Amino acid sequence: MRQQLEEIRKNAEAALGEVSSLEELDAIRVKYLGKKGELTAVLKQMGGLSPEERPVVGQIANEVREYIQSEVDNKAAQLKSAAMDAQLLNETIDVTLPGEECEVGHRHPLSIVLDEVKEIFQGMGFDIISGPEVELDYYNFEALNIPKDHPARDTQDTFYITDNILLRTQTSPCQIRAMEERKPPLRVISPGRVYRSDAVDATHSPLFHQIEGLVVDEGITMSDLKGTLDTLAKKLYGPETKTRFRPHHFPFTEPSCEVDVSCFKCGGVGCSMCKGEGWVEILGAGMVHPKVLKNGGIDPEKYSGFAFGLGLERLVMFRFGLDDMRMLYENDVRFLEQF
Ligand code: 2NL
Repeated sequence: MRQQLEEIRKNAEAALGEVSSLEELDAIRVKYLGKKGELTAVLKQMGGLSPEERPVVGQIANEVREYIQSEVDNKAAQLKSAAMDAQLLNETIDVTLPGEECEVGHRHPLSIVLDEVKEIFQGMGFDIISGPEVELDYYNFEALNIPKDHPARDTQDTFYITDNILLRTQTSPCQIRAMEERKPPLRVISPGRVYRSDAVDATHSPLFHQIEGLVVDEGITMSDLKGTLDTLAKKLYGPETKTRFRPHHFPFTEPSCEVDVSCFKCGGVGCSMCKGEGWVEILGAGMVHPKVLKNGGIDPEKYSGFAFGLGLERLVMFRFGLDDMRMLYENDVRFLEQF
C-alpha cells in the first residue's frame, strides 16, 4: 500500500507538472482527491491492514493527500495569476495617446444676432415674450387695425388653417396679448418665427424671423421711439452709427416711419452694400394707433406707446455680409462653421 501511495503521489506530481488550465487542474483534483478518487480508493482498503501498520500507512496517506492538495492549490494560484497577467497585457491602455477629438458645435448665426438684440433690449428693461405661431385672424390682423378688406392682407398673405386660424405673419399678436394680460408700463420684445406665402429667393422665405417691440406708458412720445432705436443701432453697429427716420405708413401705427442706419460698411459715403445711398433700412416703427391700444384693453386717452418690427434675417445678412438668405436655412456645415 505504501508503494501504491507513493505511486499516486508521483503520478499526481507528474500530472500537475503538465497542467496548463484551471479545467485540467480540477480534473486532476477530482481524479486523485475526489470521493471516487484514487487516494480514497486506497484508504478504503486500510481495513485489511494490521493494527500496527494502520497508523503508519494512515499518516503516509494523509501526507500524500496534503501534498497533492497543497500542490493543486499552488498550481491554481499560479494559473489564476498567469491568466490575470495575460488579460492585463491584452487590455493595456496607453494613457499617453491623444484623445479622440470631439467636435463642439456653436450657435447658428441667427441665434448669435438674436441673442445680441435680446441683450441690448434687456439692458433697456424690456421683457422677452413669445406666443403661438398658429394664431387667430383676430390677433394677427383684426386687432392690428387690418380688417378683412385691407390691402395689407395681400402683402402679408399667409397660410390658413381655417378661415379664422392662420400662421402668424408677424409677432405683433404676442404684443396684443401682452397688452391684454399686463398693465402699463409695458416694455416687451417678441422675437419668433413668422410666415408669409412668398416664393423662395435670395431675400424671401415663407418662414423667417421677426423681432417686434412695444412700449406703453403715460407720456410716451416719438422721442422715446427715436432714443430707443438710436441706442439699438449704436449698440449693433458701433457708436458712430447715425439713424434716419423717414415717414411711412403702417395700419397699426400713426404716425409711422422707416428707420435707416448710416451704412456700416462705408460709413455713409456710398458703396455696394447701401447701393450708393449711404443709408441702409433696418426696421419699421411708429406710435401705436389709438384703435390698437383700445383693442389691447388700454385707454388711449391716458396712455400712448411706440412699436417697431425688424426682420432678423436681414440683420444677420448685414452683420455677416451675406447676399443670400437661403444659406441660413440649408444647414451646410461648411457655411455654418464660418461663424
Ligand atoms: C414692418 C415693421 C412694425 C409694428 C411692427 C406693432 C405692434 C403692435 C402695435 C403697433 Cl402690438 N405696432 N408693430 C409697428 C411698426 C412696424 O413692423 O415693416 N412691418 C410690416
